[in-house]
Amino acid sequence: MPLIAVTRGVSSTLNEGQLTYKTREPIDLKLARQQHRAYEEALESLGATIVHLPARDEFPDAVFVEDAAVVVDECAVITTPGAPSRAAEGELLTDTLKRYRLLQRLTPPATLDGGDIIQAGRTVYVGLSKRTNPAGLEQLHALLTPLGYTVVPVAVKGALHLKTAITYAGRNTVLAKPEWTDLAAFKDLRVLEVPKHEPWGASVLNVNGTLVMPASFPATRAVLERVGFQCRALDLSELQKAEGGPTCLSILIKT
Ligand code: CIR
Repeated sequence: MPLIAVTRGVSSTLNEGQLTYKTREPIDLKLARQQHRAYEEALESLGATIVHLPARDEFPDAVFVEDAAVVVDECAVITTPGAPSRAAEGELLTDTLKRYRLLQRLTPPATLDGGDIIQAGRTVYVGLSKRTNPAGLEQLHALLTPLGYTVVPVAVKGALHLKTAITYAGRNTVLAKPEWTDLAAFKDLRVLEVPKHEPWGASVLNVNGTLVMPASFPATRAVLERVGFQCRALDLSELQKAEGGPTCLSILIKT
C-alpha cells in the first residue's frame, strides 16, 4: 500500500529544544541534518514517499513532527503538543495533512503528543505522560471510538512518551522497557524486552515491514532479529541528544 512519510527539516535552533530526561549536550547541526537526510533516504528505500516540509526555526523541536498530529485511516487529528514551546506546531501541518485526510482538532484544555500514541490494528493505546493529559485522552477517545477503534489508556512512568517506553513492532509484538509503562495493557500481545543496558532502545518504527531503529542499540537489534524481524539501523546520535528517535521524525500516512 502506498505510504507517505511527512518530515520536517532540522531547525537551526534545535540546541534550544525541550529536554526532560537527558542532560543537554551540544548538537552538531550539520551532522543532525545529514542524519535526518539519511533517515529520509532509508524510508524512501523502504517504499515511502517523503513529503519534506521546511525547517521552522521559531519551533526548535518541530523536526519531531510526529508529536503534532495523529493520523488514522479515517482522519488526521491535529494535536496540541504538551510542551508550551510546541503547542502551535499542529497548525503548521494542517495544509499538508488536509490533502490526505479529513482534519479533526483537539481543543483546550487537551494536550497530547503523537509520541504517546501506539496503534496496533484497531486498538489505539494512549500514554498518559507529562505531555498528554486526561482531556487529551478523552477527546481522542471521543473522536476514534465512533470510528470503531478501541482506545486504551496506559500509564507512562519515568519516560518522556509512551513510545519511549514501548512500540508496536508488528506481528502482534511490542518492544518494551517494562519499568517505564504498564504492560498489563498489552497482555494480548507478545512482549519483547529491551536489554537492560539499552534502556532507550524500545522506540522502533515499522516501515512496510522493516524496523527502522538507532544503530546505538545493537543488543536490542539482536533481540528483534532473533525472532525474525528485519531491521534497518541508522546513526541518529544528534537527534537522540534532543530526546528524539526514529518514530518521532515522521508521520506515516497510508494512501
Ligand atoms: C521534546 O521534548 O519535545 C523534543 N525535544 C523531543 C520529542 C521527541 N518526540 C517523540 O519521541 N515523539
